[in-house]
Amino acid sequence: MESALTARDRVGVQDFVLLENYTSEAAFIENLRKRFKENLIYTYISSVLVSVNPYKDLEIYTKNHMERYRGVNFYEVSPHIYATSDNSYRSMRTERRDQCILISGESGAGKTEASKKILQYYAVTCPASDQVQTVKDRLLQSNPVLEAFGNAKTLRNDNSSRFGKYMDIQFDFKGAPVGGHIINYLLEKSRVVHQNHGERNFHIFYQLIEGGEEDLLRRLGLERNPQHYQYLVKGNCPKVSSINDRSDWKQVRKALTVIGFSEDEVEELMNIISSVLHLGNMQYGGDDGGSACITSDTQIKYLSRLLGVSGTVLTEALTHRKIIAKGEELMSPLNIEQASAARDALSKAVYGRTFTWLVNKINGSLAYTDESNKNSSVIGLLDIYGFEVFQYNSFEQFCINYCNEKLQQLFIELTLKSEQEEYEAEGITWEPVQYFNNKIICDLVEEKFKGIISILDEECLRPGDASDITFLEKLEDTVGSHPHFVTHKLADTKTRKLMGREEFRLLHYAGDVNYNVNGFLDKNNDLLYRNLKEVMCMSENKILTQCFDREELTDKKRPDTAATQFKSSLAKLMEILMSKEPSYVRCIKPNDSKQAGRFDEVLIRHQVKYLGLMENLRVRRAGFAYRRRYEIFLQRYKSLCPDTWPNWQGKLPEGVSTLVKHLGYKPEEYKMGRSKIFIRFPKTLFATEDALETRKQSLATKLQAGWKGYT
Ligand code: AOV
Ligand code: MG
Repeated sequence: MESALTARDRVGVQDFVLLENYTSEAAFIENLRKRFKENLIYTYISSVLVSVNPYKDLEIYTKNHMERYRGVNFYEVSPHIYATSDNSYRSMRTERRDQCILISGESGAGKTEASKKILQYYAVTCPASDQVQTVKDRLLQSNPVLEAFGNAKTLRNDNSSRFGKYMDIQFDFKGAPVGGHIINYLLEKSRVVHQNHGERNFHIFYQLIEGGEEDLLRRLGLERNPQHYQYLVKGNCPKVSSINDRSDWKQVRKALTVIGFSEDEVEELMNIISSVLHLGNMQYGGDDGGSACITSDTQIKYLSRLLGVSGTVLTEALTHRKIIAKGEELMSPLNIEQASAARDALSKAVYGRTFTWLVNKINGSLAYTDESNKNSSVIGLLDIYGFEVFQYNSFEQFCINYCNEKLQQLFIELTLKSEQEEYEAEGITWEPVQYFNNKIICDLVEEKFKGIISILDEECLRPGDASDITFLEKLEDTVGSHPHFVTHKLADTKTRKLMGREEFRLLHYAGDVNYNVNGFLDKNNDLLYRNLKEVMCMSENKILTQCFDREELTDKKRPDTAATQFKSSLAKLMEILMSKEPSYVRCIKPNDSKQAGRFDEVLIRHQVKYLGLMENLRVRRAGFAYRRRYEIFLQRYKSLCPDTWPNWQGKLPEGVSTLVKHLGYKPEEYKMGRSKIFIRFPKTLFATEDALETRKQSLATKLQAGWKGYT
């Protein structure tokens, strides 16, 4: 049998706090590498789970594995996402406190997969009745649906989440999942009309085209060829080897039924999806005066039928803009460029609002209605879009990366705070650890009046010559001296070479990103011409009538800009998360080529750095490497001392004290808190673990020989 020591040599330690040389980044990376090589993708930093994407299917998510983690103490089994799930579940049950699991890491690091594993764990291991089974099925099936409409292939990830998702799972007093609620954050709508090279539109378009039944496609007027659609050819990437659109279509179709969509609703939904494709194929020509006209009525005919709108009215709305001058309504013709932009704005609005409708519909089907049962508690799962950097970064990346800054901020506040609180509560003195606090970057983006979002809004609202470039200039004037902000004009010679004139660079916690200001104002304004809104309000499509409310037409107040809405929704999210007890999953991406088995050290070291994992570890070790509640410690090691075996009758701290004295712990090696023992060095714990192993083996031999006492 392999001794505990050689096993540690081979597979590393399962908790970084047990690393002898805990301040060494090299030792940290080496431990990750050893474990990754052995397919051990999970390691703890105390209660934080660090996960490295294996990019291959591992046999560690079976029902047997789930059973192994159910109700078992965190530290008695190897690290696993199921242990984190189970731990949150048990804390919720025993402490009656709402929990949340925060999953972070850059694009492609494995956040969405982790969140699905957690959900599956609850669906399989939590108690169930028939009614509960329905909720479990719906919770699980909400994933393929939302991924079909909200995920897409990017250069970073074949199944990249293009929206943020926070999901509450509600449990009743028996611990059964009885409901759920999803909040979605800013969908990357621009993808509907444009994709960068090597990227795709949202999965649903390809699924429908590849998988849709013959008569369905005929009815929708679609060809079975994605290359036929302007909205699908921009990235020149119709097929992805890791994706099977045809079988995914079947799964999504089934999932929609399980969630409770009627046949009519699915039909209306597909009418909308195909309408977007038809819109994209609409060709504009110009008349003599330069005004746009629609050259062929093929698309208009389909659109009119599929959306239930008048073809003539739609045609007019797509080529004109209604202006009100001196109380009179005038139709002003658009030129080709303006008309194309209006069409794209319509496509984005239709798709974006349909996505929100979809989330609401799923929420309706997951709603927990049993009013008599007030004793429910929740576990929240946060799976957002990860930090991302491309060659060309726009408004969307700005929002996504800002969201990641906020989450990192929360992690810093809560890990530092809770650690400090624990030492205080236990009456233990400790030395604070220095952190890079990214609050300075959050402020740069979101501060009132002088943050980037405020300046952007100001330019969006300013009549006259406001443009993306004036926005850039205003940024230079206002935040030009900020240590995390640079533009071409302000940069040193070296940086200037790496920047375009229309870019500003933010020095994010996770790396430097150049944002091109082109399109910032339009995307932030997110305006749809009034007459296009009017047409949509007249639509007979039952989903669109819910998406486009007539009241919107009479509402005089200008809606908040996209960035401001996003900022407010993130602020609310932070409040929700702060009110719950958090657990963390920190996902790491092992390489940029989506390959199994490749451990790219430079890339990994960078992530370890910016995720603040070394500081996280240092804080955990600032005082003590290991801490355990008295009863748990005693339960595990009581067999190592005749006075505590088989049971300790007295007070718990005295039992633990007797036990560790018997084991030869020196006074400087440990401290007794109010409810926990704190052990300073890993080696002390290793020695105790090794003694336990030896003890178990000799006990087993003796028991076999019929022995009953303690020697
Ligand atoms: P993300 O959610 O963190 O990126 P995903 O969870 O979508 O990343 O993971 C990307 C891909 O990595 C998946 O499609 C799988 O192929 C693979 N993968 C991730 N985790 C595992 C695992 N535990 N086991 C096997 N394969 C895995 V983004 O949504 O882009 O920020 O916006
Ligand atoms: Mg994701």
